[in-house]
Order: sequence, then C-alpha cells, then structure tokens
Amino acid sequence: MLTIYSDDHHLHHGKFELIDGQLTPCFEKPSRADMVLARAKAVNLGAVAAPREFGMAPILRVHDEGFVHFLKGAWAEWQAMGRDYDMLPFTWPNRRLRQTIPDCLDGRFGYYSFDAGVPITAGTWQAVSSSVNVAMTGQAELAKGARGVFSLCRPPGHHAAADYMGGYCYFNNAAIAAQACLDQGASRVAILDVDYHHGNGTQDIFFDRADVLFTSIHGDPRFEYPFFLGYADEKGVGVGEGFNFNYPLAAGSDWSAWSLALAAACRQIDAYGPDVLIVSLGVDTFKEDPISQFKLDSPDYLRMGEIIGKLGLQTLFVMEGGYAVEEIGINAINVLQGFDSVTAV
Ligand code: OKP
Ligand code: ZN
Repeated sequence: MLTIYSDDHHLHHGKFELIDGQLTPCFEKPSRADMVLARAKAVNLGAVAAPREFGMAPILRVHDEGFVHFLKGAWAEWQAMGRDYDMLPFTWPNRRLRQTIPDCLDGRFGYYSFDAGVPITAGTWQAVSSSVNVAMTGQAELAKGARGVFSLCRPPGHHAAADYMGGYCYFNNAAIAAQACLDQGASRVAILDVDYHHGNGTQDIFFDRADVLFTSIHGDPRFEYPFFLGYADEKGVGVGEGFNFNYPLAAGSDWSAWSLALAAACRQIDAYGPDVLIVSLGVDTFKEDPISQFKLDSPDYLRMGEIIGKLGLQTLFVMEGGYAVEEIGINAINVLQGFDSVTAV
C-alpha cells in the first residue's frame, strides 16, 4: 500500500496539555508519526510519497472561513503581543454565554475551540495545512484507482468540526478527503472511525447529510473524552437521519467486544453501498495506550484490517490517534497489512 507522508508534522510540537489537573507533556508528539513511518519502511508496506499542495479550496469546503483565518493568523498575532511560547485557549462559550466572536485573540481562540488540547505554536499552521495535503494526496491516489492508500496524517483531525478545533485536532483531514470524493463525483462516502475517542468533529460536519455515512467505535462518552458527543442515540438529523452510527463501548473492552461493534458498523457500511470508504485510523484502542482504556492487542489490528478489507471497497486510511509510541507503528501498519492481505471482490 502506498503511504503519503511529509516531515512537515515536526513543525508542530506542543509542550503541555492539561490532564488530571496537571500540565503534562503533550501525548500528541512528532515521534508518533516517525514510528509509524519507520514501521511502514521496515515491513516494506509499499512506496512512500510526499504530498502535493492543494491550497485552501478543499479546506474551505468543510471548514468555516473565519475559523481558517483565525488559525492562519493566530501565531503572528500572538508574537505581535510579545509572546513566544505556546498559545492555549482557556474560556469557552458555554450554555447561556453569548455565541459571539470577541475582538481579542484569547477570546477568539475560545470561540474557535472546545478544549485546551490544541496548542498553537510557530509551526502549527504549516503542519496542519500539510496534514490536509497528506489526506488530499491520498484521496487523489484513490480517485486514480488505488484499492487502498495510507495518509499518514499528523496532527490528527477527527475532533475538529467546521468551526472549532479540540483534542489535538485542527483541520478535519478525513472530512476534507470525504468532501473531495463527493466533489469529484462520488455519490456516497462511508467513514469508519476506529480511534478510541469518538470522532465528534466528523460526526458534526456530516450529521445533517445523507451523502456521508459516519460510523464510530469508541469509549463510551459517559466515561470518556470527548464526553459531550458520541452516544448511541445520535442517529443524524433531517435528511441525515439514519446515516450516523455510534458504537460506544465500556472501559476495558477487548477484541471480542470491539470486533462485535466492528461487525455491526461493517453491516451498516455494506448496506449503505458507498463508492469509497475512509477509515479514521486511531490505534489508541491498544491495551498499553497511556490515555485510553480498551484492551486491543497487536495481532488484533491485523484482524481489523482484514475485516475492513473484506468490505471490498476502495479505502483511504487517515491516521488519527495512538499514544503508545513504542507500538504505534506495529499496530497501525498491522491494520494496513491485514487490509492488503485481502483481495478485492
Ligand atoms: C485525540 B484522538 C485536553 C486534552 C484531553 C484529549 C484526548 C484527545 C484524543 N487538554 N484529552 O482522538 O486520539
Ligand atoms: Zn483518540
């Protein structure tokens, strides 16, 4: 399988995030993508290609213009205020607060985010733009007929909605690729989000639409981040009703429980009959993941890839989470090797 990768992700390296009431070194760090790339090379997964430049157009098909403009200019504004350390948001428009865009930088950052997991640094804009190009280049290869492509995106994207960032995510790489498929003539795109955390951003972007089916298997938001979306009764709205499927699972879920949810999601995807499948590939379901509570083991990821491969769909894998850095490469590449081991129907 072809891998799309850029070193630009190194330009984004946040220092701290707030976990358990403490400022902790960011779990979402450059070595994650480095380890995945190293594993892809070590097992000869296939060629590795650099992304092409797609500019702002595909981003603006999904994201709000004011949001994009804020993200693009934030670091320069921060610097102009004499600050040279990471920028983090800290006030959000909660219930009964005004949904208004303040003038000041801190206020706007709160407006355009939903948590403090999104440091903006000197290289963040370049890294997140490049991450979109990685997804878009993968999408273009799929459009040319590839059976499977791996977009090794970093930063990840599935928590980012049209007009807010959060949870290490800035631009929603998978959603942008899905929209590009539709814009190029696909009728229906299915998204399967296997990251441990609910893909709230992707769900939100497509919740009122029937042209994208969103399915997600994740830690039950009753106990797990992002807490405020990802429940089983979220089915879509308007014409989108019946095109959103959440499979929240209990803490401690292992492959036997997880694979039942995968089978259910695959039945929905198969019934939908999509032209293309996009997999939001997080491997933070791993038993040793430092911020997660599922119990998948490395060989389970091979099975996961085989099951996804048996759907017989052209598939774009977009990297999302996974924080057990030592094993992230083995686990992510196992999914792709499992997929490749299955012949298209
Ligand atoms: C991203 B992905 C707040 C951060 C709280 C966020 C987890 C984000 C996971 N400082 N934790 O889905 O792997
Ligand atoms: Zn995650």
